Amino acid sequence: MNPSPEKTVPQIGIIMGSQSDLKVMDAAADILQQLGIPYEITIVSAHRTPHRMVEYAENARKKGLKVIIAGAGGAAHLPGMVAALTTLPVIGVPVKSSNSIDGWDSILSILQMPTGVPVATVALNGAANAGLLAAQILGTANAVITDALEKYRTTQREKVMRSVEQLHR
Ligand code: RP5
Repeated sequence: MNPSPEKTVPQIGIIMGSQSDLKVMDAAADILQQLGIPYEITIVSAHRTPHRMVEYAENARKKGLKVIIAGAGGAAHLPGMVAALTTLPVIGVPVKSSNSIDGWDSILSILQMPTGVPVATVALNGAANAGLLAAQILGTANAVITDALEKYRTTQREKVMRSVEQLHR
């Protein structure tokens, strides 16, 4: 399926603080692939590559991105800092990293943004929902994406109904 008009220009940027976040953030890419939405994915660390983070955020709109999904763990400043540098919608994914205090460090770092610089925060390791939310944002102006989302919901509903039928058999 092609969510034209923008067939190949990435519409969504998926970034993460470290290679170690990829096992979680892959789920966002999977969803966008399923929905046929072009995306790009890379590593941008707020602490280890701060200049790269500024460059990424400042160029994001110019290169055609519409939404940024940013995942990070620990002192997870990436989503908030990127949100401070662009007016594109930023969806934050708190990642439970190996040094995490049960993930609360990541959750609170991303969730508790000051007024004026929002980050739409999903659940801990909730990268799939970040992909879906990004698609829904694009879907407000793209009927092909909305159709793909409707189909996704139908598939989910049918799966649940099959379990219900099996249970009652
Ligand atoms: C954060 O620190 C990253 O987002 C990652 O979740 C966490 C640990 O990074 P590594 O030490 O595994 O590179 O910046």
